[in-house]
Amino acid sequence: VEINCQIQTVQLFFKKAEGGVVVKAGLIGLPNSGVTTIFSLFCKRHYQDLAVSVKNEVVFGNITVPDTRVDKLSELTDTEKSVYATIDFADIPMQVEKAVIAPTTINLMRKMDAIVLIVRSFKNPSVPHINETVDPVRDLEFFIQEALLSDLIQVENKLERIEKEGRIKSREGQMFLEIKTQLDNSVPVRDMQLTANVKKETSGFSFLSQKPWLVIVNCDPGDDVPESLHQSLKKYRLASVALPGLFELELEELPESERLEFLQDSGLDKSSRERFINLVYTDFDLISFLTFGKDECRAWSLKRGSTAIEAAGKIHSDLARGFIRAEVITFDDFVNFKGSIPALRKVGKLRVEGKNYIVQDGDLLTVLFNI
Ligand SMILES: Nc1nc2c(ncn2[C@@H]2O[C@H](COP(=O)(O)OP(=O)(O)OP(=O)(O)O)[C@@H](O)[C@H]2O)c(=O)[nH]1
Ligand SMILES: [Mg+2]
Repeated sequence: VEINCQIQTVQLFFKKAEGGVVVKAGLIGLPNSGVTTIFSLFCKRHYQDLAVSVKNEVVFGNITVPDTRVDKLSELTDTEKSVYATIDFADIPMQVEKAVIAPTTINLMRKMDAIVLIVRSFKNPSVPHINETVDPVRDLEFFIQEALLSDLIQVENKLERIEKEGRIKSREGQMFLEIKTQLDNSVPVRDMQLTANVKKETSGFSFLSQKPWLVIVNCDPGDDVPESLHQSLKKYRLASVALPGLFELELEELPESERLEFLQDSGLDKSSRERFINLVYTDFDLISFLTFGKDECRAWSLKRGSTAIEAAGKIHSDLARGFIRAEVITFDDFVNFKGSIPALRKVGKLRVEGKNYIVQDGDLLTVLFNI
């Protein structure tokens, strides 16, 4: 599978993120925890090129999601080009000032749809740790507490304004007081029992603790998530994956067969990239829908529960703007009928759906539109 990666401009990256259906994940971690190593591993970029440029700027890339369904589609429709779904990533430069995360870093994290936190458990004494010792539990706690604190400050500022306006007894005032109480008790916003309406109201704040977080434990080959870290992750209900970042980056230099052998020797059946993609899909609740045509067959990642019009907008904003209806075929039906549209239509396996149809994993979508 081809991994392609391109540097996009900051503006484009964030503009696309506003659609809400495209996931932009920010990779973050303490200095020297291997963020850029893992970014270059996932996005197939040269570490050396990045290590120079990344120091103080965000670098964007994407990870290609392997999907055999796309190959099958191309085969059935005699299409030359297969395009795989991608997930966009940013390597966020980490700035720590007086043992707190600098506001510039916090603001970049806020712009992301999801956070992928990298904590270091690899030893390598020649790579210094800003806190001198390797302690993944301490580092995880640091990020969690910093996220909660930055959300708390936002809520307190909001409450202050509400109080000044004499509206603390209002529904809004009470809502933010409740959120503050829970943040004080270290409850992330995402775990609070909030009504859908309140969630909508709070989404404008881009609370860090409201975003989905995933943890990558950057370990030495053969190591797993340490038991103590396991406990902390459980406490915060965070999913994690352990992977030896540098080791796997070095394996990338080898031919495929040798690489697999090395992986198996260190007890891994799949590459870290694949294991990570699986985790992202389940934890961020993503699905893939498919499109087919003369030029290309393609998979697109989408937030589960998205509608046909949102899926259309992911392909192109014009498709959402002029949306008329979508024709939907399940992947299995398409394969069973060898891609024959007339045959599928005849037996009612080609459904016509409106803009509010909830797109399912593996749906083949044809959007009819008019602008
Ligand atoms: N042994 C070992 N060394 C690693 C691993 N990951 C990264 N390193 C080394 O740690 C150093 C820093 O790695 P980076 O990936 O640049 O770390 P970073 O988190 O991006 O650091 P900053 O961008 O400086 O904040 C490099 O010398 C890497 O080779 C790992 O899994 N094992
Ligand atoms: Mg870096």
